[in-house]
Amino acid sequence: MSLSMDDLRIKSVEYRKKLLKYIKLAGAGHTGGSLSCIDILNVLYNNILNISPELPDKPDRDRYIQSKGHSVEALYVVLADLGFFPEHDLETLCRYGSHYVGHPTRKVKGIEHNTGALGHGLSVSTGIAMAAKMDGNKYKVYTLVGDGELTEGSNWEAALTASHYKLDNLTAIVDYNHLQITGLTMEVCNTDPLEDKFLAFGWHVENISGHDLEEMNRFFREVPLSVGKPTCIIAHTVKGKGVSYMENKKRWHHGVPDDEQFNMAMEELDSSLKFPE
Ligand SMILES: Cc1ncc(C[n+]2csc(CCOP(=O)(O)OP(=O)(O)O)c2C)c(N)n1
Ligand SMILES: [Mg+2]
Repeated sequence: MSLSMDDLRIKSVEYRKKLLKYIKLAGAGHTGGSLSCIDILNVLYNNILNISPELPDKPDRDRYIQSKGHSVEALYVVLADLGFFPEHDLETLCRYGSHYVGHPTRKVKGIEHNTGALGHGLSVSTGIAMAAKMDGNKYKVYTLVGDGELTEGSNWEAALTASHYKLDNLTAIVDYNHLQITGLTMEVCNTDPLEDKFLAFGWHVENISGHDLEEMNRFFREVPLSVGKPTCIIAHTVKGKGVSYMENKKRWHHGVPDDEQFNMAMEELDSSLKFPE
């Protein structure tokens, strides 16, 4: 079942409110990066991935590996919404003994791979995509990487390998928000020009908005965009998207809103539904 664009738009606002709620409850979280990628996860999980909470290990399921594992709060709220686990489990986020820790682990139903040490997801996804080809399986592999994360050299070994083995069942989505942990990606360690790099490595590259639900819905459905090539979707995003005082601020890479900030965020998110952009 596919959600309409209106339904997706409502989900995006709900997800933003929920991830802020659980970050506040936990007293910790990677706020800006989760707000940056939540629209991407919304479209992927609700309209693209062939997955099922009832059969989480079905062999033909699509695989999603969240390489930028620090944005796990976005992943948790989407998985809960799809029914992989009850949402109230997230009340234990970051509590001692909880499986819902600050980075994805396979102890949580629906999570395919442990991530958080940046720079591994694309390599793992390349391996899974290669295995699918070797076994004659038709499922697709999607991975989400950060623009700052792409400073890790292992990504480029994976990019080379994926192209060499013609892994057109692999899609890398770059959360291209221009910030990493300590500042602008171009100042900390420049990964631009991303398009030229992926093209040089033999990938099909598209630039789209990582907040335009309709555009993502269209492009994600169409992959592979070139037969015999892995696809890189450079999703242009805003770190902290949806909460104006968090947008484009490195200070909100991590961060827990105080009561006043939290209420402001809720009001702003609610009014974005009344007055769409
Ligand atoms: C190997 C490794 N080095 C450093 C870190 C610490 N770290 C966590 S998030 C982050 C910045 C990531 O930036 P980006 O990939 O652009 O993510 P986003 O902007 O989407 O949050 C860093 C350096 C890490 N998790 N793993
Ligand atoms: Mg970034």
